[in-house]
Amino acid sequence: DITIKINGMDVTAPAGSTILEAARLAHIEIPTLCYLKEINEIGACRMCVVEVKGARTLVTACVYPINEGMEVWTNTPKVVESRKKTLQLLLSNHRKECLSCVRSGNCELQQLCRDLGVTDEQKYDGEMLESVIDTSAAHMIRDNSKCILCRRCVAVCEKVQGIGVIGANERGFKTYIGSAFDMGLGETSCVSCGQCIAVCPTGALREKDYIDEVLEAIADPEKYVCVQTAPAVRAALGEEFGYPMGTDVEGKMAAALRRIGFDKVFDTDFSADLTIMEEAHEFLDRVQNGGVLPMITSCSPGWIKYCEHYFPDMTENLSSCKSPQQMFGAVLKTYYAEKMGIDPKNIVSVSIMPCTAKKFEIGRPDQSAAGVPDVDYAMTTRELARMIKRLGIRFNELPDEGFDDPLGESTGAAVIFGATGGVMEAALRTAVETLTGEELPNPDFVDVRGTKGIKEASYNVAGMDVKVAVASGLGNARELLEKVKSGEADYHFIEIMGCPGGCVNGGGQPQVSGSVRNTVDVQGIRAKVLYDNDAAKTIRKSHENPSIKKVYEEYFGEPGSHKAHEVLHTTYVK
Ligand code: HC1
Repeated sequence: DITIKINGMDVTAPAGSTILEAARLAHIEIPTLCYLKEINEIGACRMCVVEVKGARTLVTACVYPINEGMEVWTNTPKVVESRKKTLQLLLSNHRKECLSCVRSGNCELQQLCRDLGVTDEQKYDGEMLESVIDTSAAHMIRDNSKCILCRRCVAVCEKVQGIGVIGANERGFKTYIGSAFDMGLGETSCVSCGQCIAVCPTGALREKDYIDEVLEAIADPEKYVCVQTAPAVRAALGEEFGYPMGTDVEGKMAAALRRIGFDKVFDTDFSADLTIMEEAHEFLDRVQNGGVLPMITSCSPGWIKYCEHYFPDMTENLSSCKSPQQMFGAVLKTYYAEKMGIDPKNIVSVSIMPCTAKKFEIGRPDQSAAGVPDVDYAMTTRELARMIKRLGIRFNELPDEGFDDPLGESTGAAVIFGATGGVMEAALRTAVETLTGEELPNPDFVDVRGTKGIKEASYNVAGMDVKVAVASGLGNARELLEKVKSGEADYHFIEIMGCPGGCVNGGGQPQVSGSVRNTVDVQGIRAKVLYDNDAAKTIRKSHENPSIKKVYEEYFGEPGSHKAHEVLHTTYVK
């Protein structure tokens, strides 16, 4: 350990720490804008400058290592003046739409201006870069006039997801973040994961918003508007309403959706159970009949697009199951529509997802089981929060309510889909019982839990060693798949989720500021909500869901039947 002085007080920190880390140990927050731990440590924004005894200039605390006897001051007039000037310069080239900007209230630039008392927003008004708004992608809007060049988006795209479709173009004052050759994002091999939006400190990156369209459909008496909510939404929506991270707001969420005016409030968890029925059946079929192995899960559309772009020779490994979002829409507009005597053309199918790639997924080919799109509008957790606020629904005062039947009934296996390893665990619960014909003494498969980027496990099932692996985040997915391709590893079954930690950390979840993200295990805290939710359920295996059994009895027959294939399965592009 090394001892230094910060603001005249002794602070001891591990050798190799930066000034920023040492200050945190002393409960001093040095402001940052560009810094993301282990992802973007570039000292570019200069918000974190501090004075160090003997140094000729101010130094950037996020990258400056401590050494024995160092003396640091974090808040001298010189430091504060420098930070204020940095903010004024950023504001001088910033489209200040602060009253209505989607990030108003949780913009990190706005917060710093307020904290540091930067009141003269117009101080350096002058030349501004031309505002270029890119709407070419299915899932998001990029507005360079609100970009502060922190490069968090660039770093997460390249280093975490291993994609790298955005970077800095031009130099000096003209620098802007964009794609190569100025292509629209929609023309690149962006996979729509939205991790760039999740880390953006300002309103430069945001999802395409369908609040107006959905409210219009709700107001139309001809339309029967049904909503489904993804497993991970309930684990994070509360953050938008002041609840501590890690609060399960499933009941209030259902109550809010009902008050928004949806005709039916259903749950993606229902179709997650359905997915397990089809996927476990497909897996056993591949194992028993010499199908392509390893089979890889197909519920994460960012991962699917990534596979099609970057590992086209592995699309046959993908399960042919539609994602739970799409299975839900397909069942809604076929089985449910028939049962209720509603014309599927009059049904508006809305999903609330922690994900931005789901906006892209709904427009994929072969996702229209009833001849109309399975899902009409995929909205993010953030859009739902905005819709609740817009309608004046006092979320925190709502009672806990349940989902509507029958497409609202689900098991513990379904709710864990939202955490990395959850789909694998859910599938194993069903596959093992199907294969052995015996009840599992304990449905927990703890080896595939946790936020590690790549996990492996092996289970002896009915005399066979079943080897499984789980990866989340596309950089990790690449690492795992390269091992599979080279023959270094062989598995029977792989789960891949596009976002690190799985859907709980999806690109459509409430944004978490850099300073929280750098110090709190966001993925782990949100995942715990789902595992607790699972543990509290009386039914924890998909094949025991009574409404799922009924759908098979009344409509599909058996998992993997001809009808199930028509409605619930899909194909991929090479
Ligand atoms: Fe997910 Fe899924 S778990 S992909 O992360 O398989 O988005 O939550 O809805 O479809 O169920 C997301 C979450 C979600 C699907 C399910």
